[in-house]
Amino acid sequence: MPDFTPTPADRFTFGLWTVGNTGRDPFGEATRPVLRAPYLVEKLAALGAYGVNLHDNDLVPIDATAAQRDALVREFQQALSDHGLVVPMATTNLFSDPAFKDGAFTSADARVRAYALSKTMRAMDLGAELGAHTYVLWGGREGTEVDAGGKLLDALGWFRDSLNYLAAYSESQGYGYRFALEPKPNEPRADIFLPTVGSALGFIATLERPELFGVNPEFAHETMAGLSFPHAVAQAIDAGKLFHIDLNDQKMGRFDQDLRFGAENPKGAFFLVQLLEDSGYAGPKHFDAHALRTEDEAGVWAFARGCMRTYLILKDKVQRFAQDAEIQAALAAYRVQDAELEALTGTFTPANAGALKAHAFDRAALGTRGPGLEALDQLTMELLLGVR
Ligand code: GLT
Ligand code: MN
Ligand code: MN
Repeated sequence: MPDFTPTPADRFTFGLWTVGNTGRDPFGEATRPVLRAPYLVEKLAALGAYGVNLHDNDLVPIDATAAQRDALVREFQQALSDHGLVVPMATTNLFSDPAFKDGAFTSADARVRAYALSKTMRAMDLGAELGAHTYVLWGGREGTEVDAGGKLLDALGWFRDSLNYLAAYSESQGYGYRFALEPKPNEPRADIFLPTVGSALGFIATLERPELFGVNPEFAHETMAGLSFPHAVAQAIDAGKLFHIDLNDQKMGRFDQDLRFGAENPKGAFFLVQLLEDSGYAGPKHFDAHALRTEDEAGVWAFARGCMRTYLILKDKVQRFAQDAEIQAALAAYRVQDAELEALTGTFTPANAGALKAHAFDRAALGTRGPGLEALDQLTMELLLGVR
């Protein structure tokens, strides 16, 4: 039995805001004390994590002086080097400050849009100083409760202009960032712009430098939209746009829960891990989740260890799935091959099209065949439940 203890080679990362979450929610105060960033670095390293990600204000308070900023950054860098952790991803807090209450890049107030750009460039400077190469943009406040303001088309234009500006800034500074847009359908706004992975992918194609932009899909966010997370991730991989990933879990139809990875839907988590491992995703596996509000600090570390262990256990199941003769036979039977027809459908030529149109298909046989998915799915379940 492998012991499922993570090492930095597994490339697991956590946000400072995740293990640093104090349990505050819209109805109640914090249930845990604030833990300082250098301490979080030390604890994550001891658990076997690879890196830590941050918003500008997770490390540097929004009203810090330049001297305070520099001292906090130096202390954090010292902790990173003492404990061997890296910062692969950075992002901007464009949602906590009341200035952003009606949007940041999509605010109807040109001064707020300008402030959002300025704050993001300074946060990009910070990320670059810490060695980050991925820049996440989660537009939590980019949306509306009411559409009486009539800004829907303008907002998309403002969003596009801002992203183009930030890409140009990154290039001008030689930062070499790859930007990852993180979709979410709602919360904290009633309707957030670019609500799903598919809508973000469509928007990226309209940018000046689309090759610099990809997505940062989150398990909970697609689930909140009632969509399948593995399907969304597959589309991002297919488009060459899976620049980063936020792993957690979520009950459908609830508020944003950010549950421990695999806690709610282990079967969906299995198919996701299979997709990431089989497609050769090499980026960080970032847990954007937090311990239940009920927990004390011990619960926070049990949560963090649990996220990583569950990923490694599911990765082991992925290998067992690939080595299971009965499962592989069922999979092979599921995919019907037909060399003659595949020769005609592979490439369009007038001759192939003509032959295909003339081919007589046995429709009744096609409709009668049972593909064996019930048996295959049950085999998968038994593997997951530990009896094979
Ligand atoms: C916030 C949000 C997350 C985003 C983070 C990045 S912050 O916690 O709920 O999904 O990934 O800005
Ligand atoms: Mn979330
Ligand atoms: Mn997230």
